[in-house]
Amino acid sequence: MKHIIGHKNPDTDTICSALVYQDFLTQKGISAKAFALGPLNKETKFVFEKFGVPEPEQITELPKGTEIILLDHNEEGQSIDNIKDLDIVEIIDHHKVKIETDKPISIYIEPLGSSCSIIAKKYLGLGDLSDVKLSKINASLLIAGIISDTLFFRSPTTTQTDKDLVEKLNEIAEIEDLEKFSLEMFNAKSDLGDMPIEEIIKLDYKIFEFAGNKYGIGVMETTNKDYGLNRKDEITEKLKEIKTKDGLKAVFFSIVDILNEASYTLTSGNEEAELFTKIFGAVEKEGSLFVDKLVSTKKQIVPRFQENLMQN
Ligand SMILES: [Mn+2]
Repeated sequence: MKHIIGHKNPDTDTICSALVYQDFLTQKGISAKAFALGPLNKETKFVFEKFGVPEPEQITELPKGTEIILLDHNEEGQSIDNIKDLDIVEIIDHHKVKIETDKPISIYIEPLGSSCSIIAKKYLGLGDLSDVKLSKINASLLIAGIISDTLFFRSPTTTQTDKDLVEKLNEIAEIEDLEKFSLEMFNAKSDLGDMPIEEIIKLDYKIFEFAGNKYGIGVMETTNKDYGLNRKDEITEKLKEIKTKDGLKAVFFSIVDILNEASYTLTSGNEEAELFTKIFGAVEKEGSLFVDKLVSTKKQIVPRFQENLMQN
């Protein structure tokens, strides 16, 4: 059996794309099962409850030699702990590529707004000739993944294809008011209650390597930025702690105001604050580094870090 796994600190796109791809492969007669590398975030939980879908099983390791399909990621540091012991047989993703394999495998990477868009194309692209049917629930899950990753088309990662796919998918899903559904999703994601600070930072958090150094980059996409800004001192302390504990060069945490399309970034120290300000032209606002229109880790934050840090 092929184990389909999304990235650590799972988001709606990684979970929904993995789960629906399980259905696709199963209909193709290929034995496959989707797993989550950790608990689902509140937005994903909202989506699963709304459509009555059971949550995928959570795992942290798999037996040596297990066949795995990586969904919505391709970097080892973002994947299952014992990835080195496992057999990667396929990758489906929409992030930058950084992987080495020891044999030829099937890799499908397309710069669309979400991995759910890629999975949707697999169903819809096959047309009437296909024996693969997209159910109402799975169409709904794919829409949720696309809305989540593209911030309902606000993110610069959004493509016309993503928009066209949502329209086509909704002919099957029949979600009455997509705008309203997206707001419900974002509000669910923003409702963090008294979640411990480290969990908030790690909700959407990835390690990247630039010029031989490791950087932690966390994002909190929210409709309630004040929730994060009110806890900025605690967050900053924790970023410093994570930096030391995990041997990182720097840690950045951006509070992304989804509806106003801007971000407020906190950092693990002065040097990294200066670096961030220099790279992104940030201005001081509410005790954070404010950048208008900076909302995407994948298309804006990571590429600009890479560009700047590789030169030195
Ligand atoms: Mn994604």
